[in-house]
Amino acid sequence: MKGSLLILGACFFGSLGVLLVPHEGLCQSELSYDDGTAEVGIGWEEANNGVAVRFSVEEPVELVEIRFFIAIAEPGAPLRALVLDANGPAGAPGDTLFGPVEFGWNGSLLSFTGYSLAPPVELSGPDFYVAYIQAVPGVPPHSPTLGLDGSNPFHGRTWELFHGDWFPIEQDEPYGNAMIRAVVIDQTPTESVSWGRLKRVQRVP
Ligand SMILES: [Ca+2]
Repeated sequence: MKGSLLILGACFFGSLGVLLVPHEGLCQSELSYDDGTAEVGIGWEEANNGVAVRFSVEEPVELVEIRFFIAIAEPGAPLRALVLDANGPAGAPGDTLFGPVEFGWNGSLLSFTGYSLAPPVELSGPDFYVAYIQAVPGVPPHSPTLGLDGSNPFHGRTWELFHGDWFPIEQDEPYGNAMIRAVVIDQTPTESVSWGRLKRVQRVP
């Protein structure tokens, strides 16, 4: 697979090289292809454009929360979210698995805002997308700006929705990695891991 996942927790998940937080005997993880800091933001003058990040899992998971990094917004500014299958042409975003759902931003600027999915969305993998769609026309802060990570290595997992069609972002400039994360629960029991194995996992690029 391209890119790397940030290491955030305390148990091992498949061969993705991500450490996870134990959650009631299962593994909960935050899947991410960004470094947590935005170098630029993205927004559109028109509504209904957006970006999505493709996530890969090697085991069935439950998607319990999605997170958007909001760079600029005013309180209550609308955020629209979708979860999409990767069954479009050439692996593009395809069928809708969840949403669209709209919620008002009420977090802190330059940080992640989460939306909990209840019940969780069951995903069999191997790939799925979490999409941020601009809900209203206009400029920030009336319309939010989503953060883009340009300082982390480019992972080629960001797609842009523009005028109804999805396009892969194939180079770092001027975009970087869209700062969208997915919190999932692995459906396989937590595995005991030795420190030696943890060290090897942490070196996965
Ligand atoms: Ca960054």
